[in-house]
Amino acid sequence: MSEGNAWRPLRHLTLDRELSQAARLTCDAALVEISALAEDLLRLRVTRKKSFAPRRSWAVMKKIWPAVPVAIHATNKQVTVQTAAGRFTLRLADGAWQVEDAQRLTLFSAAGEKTGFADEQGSTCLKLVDNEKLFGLGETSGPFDKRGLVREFWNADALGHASCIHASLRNLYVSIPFAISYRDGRMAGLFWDNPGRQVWDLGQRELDQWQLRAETGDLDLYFFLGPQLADVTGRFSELTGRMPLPPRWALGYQQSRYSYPTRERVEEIARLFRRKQIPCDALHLDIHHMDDYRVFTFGKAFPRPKEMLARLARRGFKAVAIVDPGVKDDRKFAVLKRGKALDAFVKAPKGRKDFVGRVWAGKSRFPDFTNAEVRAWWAKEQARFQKLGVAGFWNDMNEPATFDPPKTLPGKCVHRSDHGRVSHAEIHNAYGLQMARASRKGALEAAPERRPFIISRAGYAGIQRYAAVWTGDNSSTWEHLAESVPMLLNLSLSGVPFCGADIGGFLDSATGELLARWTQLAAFTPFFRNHSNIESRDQEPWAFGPGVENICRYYITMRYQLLPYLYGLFAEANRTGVPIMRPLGWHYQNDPVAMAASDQFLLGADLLVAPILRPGAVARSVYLPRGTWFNFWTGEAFDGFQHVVAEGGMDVLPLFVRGGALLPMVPPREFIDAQPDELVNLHVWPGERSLLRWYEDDGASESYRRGDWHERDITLARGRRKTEVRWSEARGTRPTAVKTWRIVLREVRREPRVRINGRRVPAHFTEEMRLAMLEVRNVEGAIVMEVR
Ligand code: MIG
Repeated sequence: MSEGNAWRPLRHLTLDRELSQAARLTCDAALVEISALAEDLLRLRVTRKKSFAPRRSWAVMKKIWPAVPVAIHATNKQVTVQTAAGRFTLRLADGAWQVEDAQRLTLFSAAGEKTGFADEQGSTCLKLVDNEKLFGLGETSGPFDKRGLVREFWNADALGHASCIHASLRNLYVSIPFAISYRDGRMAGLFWDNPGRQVWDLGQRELDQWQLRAETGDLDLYFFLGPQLADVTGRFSELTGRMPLPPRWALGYQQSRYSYPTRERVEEIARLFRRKQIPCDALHLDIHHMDDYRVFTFGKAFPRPKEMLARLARRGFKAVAIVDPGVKDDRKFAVLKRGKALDAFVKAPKGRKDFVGRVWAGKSRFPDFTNAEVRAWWAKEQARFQKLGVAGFWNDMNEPATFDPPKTLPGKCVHRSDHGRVSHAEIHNAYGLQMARASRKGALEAAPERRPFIISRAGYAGIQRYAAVWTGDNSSTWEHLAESVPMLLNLSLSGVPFCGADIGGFLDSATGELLARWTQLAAFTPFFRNHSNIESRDQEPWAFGPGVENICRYYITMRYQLLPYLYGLFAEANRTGVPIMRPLGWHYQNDPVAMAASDQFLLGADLLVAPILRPGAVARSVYLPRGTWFNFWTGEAFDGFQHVVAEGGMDVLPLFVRGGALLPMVPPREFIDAQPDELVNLHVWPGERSLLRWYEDDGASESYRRGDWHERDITLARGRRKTEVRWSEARGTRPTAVKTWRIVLREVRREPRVRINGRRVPAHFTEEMRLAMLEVRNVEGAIVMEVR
């Protein structure tokens, strides 16, 4: 497209103004601004308008950055904006530009006359180098490394999206136009903040060219200089906002179905979980809970909903209700009436009448979530509904999806957004984000001190601020099980730590083996929900007989035992944006084999999960990165930096623990908050050194934002003759709930001699199991344990 008549590239640029942190330039085609927000975060804006519109971003949260030293050099050939970490150079003659790091290594570069506009469409084209790989890109199907593919950013209802079904599928429900480039062991990121349609050819048509094009809007590129993955994802999540802590129960197992059609069935499911002693925290109510698909209602099949929800709550179940954006166009429907009174709906092209489109409720109108008043109204509607006892909200169909072409709102529909009138085409990808924002607001309005739990199908960069993301309508196929790993890893790298795929697969019917394998894998992913389609056979953990049920029970229970480890990872993600589920390359970036691994992953730094992804398989090859790794089940030790074969009969998920890991586990329970964690089993795996950041808070309220938490570092260090485990003094204002640490020393060969704060204490040694146990009374002050 860049060769067409209307192509107007940047060229013959002149420096207009030098600001302290930015340079502004002009040419015939456009205005240009180059700025530094942080040493390792540079920005290029290009607009074809007469001035930079004060249009604010839907993605960017951090708008004001503390000034860093920036040097601007201008000659008659080029302008350079430089920080301590790197620089951006733009050639005046032809608009060629490049981003380099402090060692002058080129991170991104565009040749001359490749950046500009063809009518409405902004584009640029970056040079790809040999061996460069591209990660991130939000929610995408296909392989982990996206090089060689075409990806489109246009939120869409992609029914059955496994790449084995749609090999050329380019877009899904969530659009995050953010990529991480991996060159020579170093990472750098690029984000084009533009919620209109974008198409990125990542080296498909031209092997060494990455072409980026947006249908509307400005070029607004952010460059993250890295060099570590943590630097890139950390900054990106600082820019776009981080995940607030969810209620702790949301880490538990959740059961869903399209749909549990009646109150009786929901209550039966709840009873079955308890009777079968399969832990479960939440039941999801899909669209059949509604009165003829009217949002925020319960229909006849759900009589006395308040009573039903209270009964569920007493048994430790939270109800999560689906909420679709479409409001049934029924003159008598109160939500519609109030929405109309506020003139709350997206307007049809031309801007006079409300747009009406067909969804589940039949003809429906679509709230204009880009408008603050509309979000406030929606929040109120949701809050009223929540007060019946609903614990969480499941925002579906918020791409938004409609049944008739173009399967979403027509591009010319009109939004009266916070930032002025815009066409739907300009903000399409932000619709779901803004719905989730309204939903979170509503949850806080109904219960200001309770942490909201929202999941969203659609989203844009920043969706983690409001909601967890599940990856929509996958299928009950082995291919889709396998594909969920790279998909969730890339989402995690794109700032969305709280994500998961429908366990068992949504479309079609699972087999018992598939469900068992999927439950094993997903027990180690952040969002842990089993869900299936209206036409699928039953998919609850017991739906395939006692063998599969036992496997599911075992792994679901194990998830609950890992709760403090997992919750600590959520707390870290909340503070720094570090993913919960991580590619091996997160911790072993210089190891290209680790970086390429996409059929295994890390949960935190210490657990390496190598799921079985093929039917009938009873073993698989596993790549272990540098260091020592232990088979979680057998205790066998392996040197890393090699592939090993792991046994994985039906009931075994190949799982490895990093040498030196401090792995806290708690007794099983029916639901997360069934009991306080007074006793914690701290498994100590032999190794050189490690750090466990122990974190507690009340798990439910917003008080953690005000310092109501308890944290301490537990470190392990091996000396020449002894291993020392130290608990730092507690930080934060909250007292700990832990009364006792039960220390489980793993893989010990002889009876150890243990001292706690210098005093000898006996350890109970079991030779056959190669473990030794002792109990340590918890105190808030430092504790030192020496093991010889
Ligand atoms: O058009 O609410 O992805 O999880 O069960 C289908 C019914 C609408 C799509 C969601 C799926 C949900 C289903 N929904």
